[in-house]
Amino acid sequence: MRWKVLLPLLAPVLLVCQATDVVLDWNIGYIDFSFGRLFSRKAIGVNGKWPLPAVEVTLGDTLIIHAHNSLDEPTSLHSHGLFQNGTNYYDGAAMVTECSIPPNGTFTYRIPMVQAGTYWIHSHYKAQTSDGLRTALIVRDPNDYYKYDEDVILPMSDWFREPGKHYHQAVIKFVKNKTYRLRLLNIGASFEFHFSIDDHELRIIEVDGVPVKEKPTKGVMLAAGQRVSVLVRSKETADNNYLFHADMFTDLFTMPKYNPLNFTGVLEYAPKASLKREVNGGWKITSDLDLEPLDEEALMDPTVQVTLDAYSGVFDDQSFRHSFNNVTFILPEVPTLLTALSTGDNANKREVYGRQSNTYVLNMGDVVEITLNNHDYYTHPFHLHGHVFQIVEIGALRSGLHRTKLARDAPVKRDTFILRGGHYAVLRFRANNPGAWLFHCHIEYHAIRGLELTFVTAPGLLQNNTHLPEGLKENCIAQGIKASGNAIGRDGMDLEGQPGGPNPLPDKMLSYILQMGDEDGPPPATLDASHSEAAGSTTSTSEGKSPTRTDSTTLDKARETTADDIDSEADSDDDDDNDH
Ligand SMILES: [Cu+2]
Repeated sequence: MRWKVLLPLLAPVLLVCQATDVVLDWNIGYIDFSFGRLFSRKAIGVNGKWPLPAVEVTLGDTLIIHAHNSLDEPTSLHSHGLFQNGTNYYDGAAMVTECSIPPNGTFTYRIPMVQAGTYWIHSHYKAQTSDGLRTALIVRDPNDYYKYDEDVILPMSDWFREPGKHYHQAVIKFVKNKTYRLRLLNIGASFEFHFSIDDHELRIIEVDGVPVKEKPTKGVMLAAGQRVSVLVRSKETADNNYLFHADMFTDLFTMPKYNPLNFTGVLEYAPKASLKREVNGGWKITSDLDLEPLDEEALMDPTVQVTLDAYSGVFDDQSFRHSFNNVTFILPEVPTLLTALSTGDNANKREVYGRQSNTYVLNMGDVVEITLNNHDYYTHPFHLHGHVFQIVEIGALRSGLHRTKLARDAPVKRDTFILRGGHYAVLRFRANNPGAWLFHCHIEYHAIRGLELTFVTAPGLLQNNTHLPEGLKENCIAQGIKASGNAIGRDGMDLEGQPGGPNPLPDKMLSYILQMGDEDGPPPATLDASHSEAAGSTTSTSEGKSPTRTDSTTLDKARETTADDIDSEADSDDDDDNDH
C-alpha cells in the first residue's frame, strides 16, 4: 500500500536532502467492524481495513494520497495541523476548499511535508471522522532537537485502539534505561482523554506540531484534535510492570452502558514482572499557559480584532444549533476558495461568501486577535486550519476581560485548544497564508450544527497564484456544484434567496448580547432537556485511583470555576467540584 520512490536528485544534493514521494493508494469504503463481543457496526475503512495504519513520513517528503471514494456519499481528507501554505486546495474541507470527492470519484492530494511533528488525517465531510475515517500522520525530522531511543504512536479515540483489543488490554513494551517519545493523539470525535503512567514522569516536548521547552508533568489532557508528545525515561531495572491510563471524559453525552470510562493498559518491562501500582495518582494537568515554544517567538502585536461569542440553544426553526455571533454555520453552495478565486474585487467583501459562512476577510500579514467567549456551559475545543495561534490569555467570563491569567512573553502556539464553558480566551495568529481557512469546534456534532466560521486571507494573492489541481473542479461538476461565483453560484453580489438562518430565538439573541460586559456576565444558557448532550453527574474510578467529579450543569455553575482551577496543576482528588 505504501512505497517510496527516490526523486532523481543529483548525488551531492542527495547527501543532505533525501526527499521522497510517499505514495498511498486509498480506496475509502465501508467495512463491517466488530468490537469484540460488544457490538459490530459499519465503519469507514481504507483498502478494506480499519483502523487505518498511521502515515509515517520524513520532513521534506511529499505525501501523495490517491483517494478513491467507494462510499455512497461524498468524502474528503483533511490533514489536521498542516499549514498547506500554497496548497489551500489540499486542505480537504468539504465545500470550503474543495467540492469533496463524489461517490466513485477520485482526487489526489499532493502535500509537501514541511512541518515536523504529530498530525492526523481525517475526513472533513459530515460525521465521517466518527465513522472511522481517521489516522495519525507523523512527520519525523532526522535532526530533531530532542533525542530519544524509541518513538511510540498512541492514538486515542472514542472507539477502541485496535480491533477486538480494548485499551485496558493494550500493552506498551518498555526496555530499561531508555528514553521514549510517546506521541499522544486524540483522534476521536467528541471526548477528552487524560493520559498518565503510574510512577513515571512525562515531559511535554510538543503540542500540536509545535516543539516546546521540556515541561515535566504527571498527566496530559487532550481534547478532540489535540496532540502532545512526551518523553518518558524508563526505569533502571525491569523488576516491575506499571499501568498507564487513558481516562475518557464523557461529559457531553450519555454513554451506552457498555462504554467504559477508564482505559487502562500495561507498561510492560518483562512479561512476568509484578505489577506495581501507584496509589492515588490522581489527575494532574499542565496548563497551555505554562508551556513555552522552543523557537521563543514573541507575543505578536495585533492589528485586527475579532470578537466571537459562541452560543448554543434551540433556534427559531426548533433545531438545536451552535453559533458564533448569532450566526450558525451552513456550508455555501460554492466552496469558499472557489468563490475567492472567481469573484475579482468582490472577493474582498465578506458578504460574497454568504451570510451563513460567517467569513472574515484578512489582509496578508494581519495579526488577528480573537477574543472568544464561550457562553455555553460545556467545553469546545477550537481548531484553526492552516495556522497555529498564540494562546494569550484564558479567564472566566464572570470576571470579564480582566486578564486573570496572562501568557508569557513567548506564549505557546497550538492549532487546537480547550475552552471551558463560561470562559473566554484571547488568541492571536498571523494571517500569512493565503486561502480559505475554517475555524471551528472540533467536537464533530458541534461543528455540524454550526460552530464554524471561515477566514479568507488575501484573495487577490490567491487569484494571482493559484493553479487548481486536476480533478478539483471536475469533482464539483460531477456533483452538480458550481465551481465559480458567489456563495450561491451567481455573478456579482446578487445573493437574493441565500439562507438567512436559522437564528437564535429573539429573546436569547438580545439578552445575551445586551449583557455582554455586564459584571454578572451573560444569563445561563438553557438546554433542551431531551437533547442528547444533556450533561449529568459522572463519577468514575479506576484501579489505583479514586477520583470523583461532579459536572457543572449550568452556566452559572461553570462560571464559578476559574481558569486557574482548570489550567494549573490541580489534583481533582482535592477538588471535587470542577469541570476538568
Ligand atoms: Cu464544541
